[in-house]
Amino acid sequence: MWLHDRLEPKINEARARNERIYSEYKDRILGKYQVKHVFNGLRDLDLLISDVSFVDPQEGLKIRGHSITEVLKILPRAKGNEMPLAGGLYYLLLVGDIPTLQDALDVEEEWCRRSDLPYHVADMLRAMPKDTHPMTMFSQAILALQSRSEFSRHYNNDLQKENYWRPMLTDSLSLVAKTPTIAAAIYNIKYHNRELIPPSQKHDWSANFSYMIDKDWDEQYKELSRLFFVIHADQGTGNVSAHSSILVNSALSDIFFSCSAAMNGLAGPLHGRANQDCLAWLLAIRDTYGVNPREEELEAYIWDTLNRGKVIPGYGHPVLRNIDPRFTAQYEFGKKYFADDDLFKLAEMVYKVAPRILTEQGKAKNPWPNIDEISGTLQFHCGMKEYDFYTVLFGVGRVLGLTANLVWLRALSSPLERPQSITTDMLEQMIHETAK
Ligand code: NMX
Ligand code: MLT
Repeated sequence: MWLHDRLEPKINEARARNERIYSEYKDRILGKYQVKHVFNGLRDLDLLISDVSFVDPQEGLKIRGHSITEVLKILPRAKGNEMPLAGGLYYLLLVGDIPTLQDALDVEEEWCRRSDLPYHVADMLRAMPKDTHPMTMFSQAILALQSRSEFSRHYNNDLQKENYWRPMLTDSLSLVAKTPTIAAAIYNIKYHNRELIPPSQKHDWSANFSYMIDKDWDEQYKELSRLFFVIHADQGTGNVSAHSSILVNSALSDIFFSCSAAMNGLAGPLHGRANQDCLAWLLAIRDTYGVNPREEELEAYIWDTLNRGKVIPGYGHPVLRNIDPRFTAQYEFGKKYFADDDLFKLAEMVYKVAPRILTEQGKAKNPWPNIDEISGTLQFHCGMKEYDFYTVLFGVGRVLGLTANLVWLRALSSPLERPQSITTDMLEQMIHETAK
């Protein structure tokens, strides 16, 4: 397949580079870890490698070295569209080169051919209890595709280690192709109990989601979907969802097992679910004070949230120490198209007040807004009112980055991940020994 051919020489180069680094420097000491790292979720330790993307604490996400602002500029777009084709982003993530329009369209075409959902997945989604969270449905639907894994089939048939990445890439193309179809199926079944609309062969991957939720008429929502999926695609490999997928994949579990696991992590309120929580929190402010609260009222609400021991959703970050550029990209979209929307203006007011209060409280290392602060507000404005669905949309975008990283890690023979765990007695003993 053509994408396999584009990747192959890059993989051979990267393998040679890794072999050289390992053979020349395997005993070189890079840094040290301290007792605090054992207790702080391994924060700040440079332990993972991804050439697909990197999160700079000040400048934010860099995809193949390009900031999110650059990515939105350099990626090809279809005629008449302002936002880029996700197919181009996938090419950039995987191959590492800036795609031509034809490259982007070729990826889109590949996805189009694979976008149908097997009947058993839709049947399973229909059979789930009505109050099931859409992220549970999303994770289950991805898992239900596992029976079609090319990797698992070939692995059982003498597949050699150096070729593991090939069927993994094929699986990745299939999974990515089907994620908007899965998301639309969940949306149509859970909220509207209606027939599924099969994917169209005419729309790009992002716009196809709009089409399948019966919003083909809504050009603004199509543009928002293009922006949304691209900016949610990747964020290094240390975040909970990416790291979950890598851990699971390290046991040679296939793409479907790995990405389903990632979605279970993304479903947490400190990670992707913050977009749902943030919208709910904004609506609660609106219910309490109306659409135009006074600054003192907003301050009181934020303090009350903090004093109840809750986090302010959409603020803070484990790595970033500045405003998340993915927030800015969405903020600019809202400012351009619906600056007068009540909820958008409310989110904007919170953005003017919350960083000051978080700084005053003095706990959060980063008081600035992250990607989840505003994403739900844009969805809400465009008619997506079912806000417990927002994390599924995050997941649709994130599958692009997860699969690109997993293919690369498998191509580079990433080993079984298995850190040692020690007892507290052992830890204390190590502390005493290092003091000697
Ligand atoms: N509101 C209130 N307290 C906060 C916030 C916040 N937005 N952010 C951090 N803190 C607290 C945090 O709970 C911790 O308190 P304690 O010592 O009592 O445990 C303290 O500040 C230090 O935390 P940090 O080291 O600044 O942050 P950490 O790396 O542990 O966590 C987040 C990062 C993102 C989990 C945290 O900032 C947070 O809970 N934010 C709100 C939820 C959110 O928006 N998550 C989405 C992140 C992006 N994504 O999509 O995944
Ligand atoms: C993400 O997009 O994964 C979040 O910003 C969380 C993170 O980077 O840890």
